[in-house]
Amino acid sequence: WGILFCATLTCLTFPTEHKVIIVGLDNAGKTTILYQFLTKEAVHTSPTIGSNVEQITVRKTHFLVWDIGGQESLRASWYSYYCNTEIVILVVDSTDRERLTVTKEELHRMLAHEDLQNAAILILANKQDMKGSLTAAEISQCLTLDSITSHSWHVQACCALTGEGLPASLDWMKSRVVAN
Ligand code: G3D
Ligand code: MG
Repeated sequence: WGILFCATLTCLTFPTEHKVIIVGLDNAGKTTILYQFLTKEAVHTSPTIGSNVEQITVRKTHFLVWDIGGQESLRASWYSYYCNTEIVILVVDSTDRERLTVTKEELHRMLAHEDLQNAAILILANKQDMKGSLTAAEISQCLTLDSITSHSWHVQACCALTGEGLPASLDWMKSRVVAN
């Protein structure tokens, strides 16, 4: 009974945290999105060295969100964050047409990784406020999202500066972890 009591107490004190990682190329808006989730306002960011981690609670569901640096030199170590990740948020700068092929390669590389076999993928088509940005449907096509059958995925248009599209993203994330 002692053990049962302790186990119950532990569950009550440490509610389940769902691990989320935010990935994407440098300058996509990852850090801005992380802090927009938290504070609902834009904060000044500088290129992420290493990682930022914050807890985000959506109506009693707790996410532990890791924002990982996206510079080329750091991308090689993304995999070290994969273990136990339930949701991958892939942030795309919707104006950066040239580097979409790089994003596509990184995405498909992630999908093939064994530690992410059960993860759900949220693709954020960020910077929708900017002139000439690609739509979520166009991003979807460039990244060949329709070919993904191994993972649950969702594409969402957003603007990290205003927060538009982010509440809907959190709702989808919550629906994924509740479904599991
Ligand atoms: P990263 O963490 O993916 O590297 P950051 O990206 O969050 O540091 O953002 C990189 C730059 O893009 C920042 O501008 C940030 O303000 C800008 N940005 C992020 N999201 C949006 C968006 O939705 N719309 C627009 N217009 N800009 C955005 P600076 O000028 O600080 O480099
Ligand atoms: Mg950053």
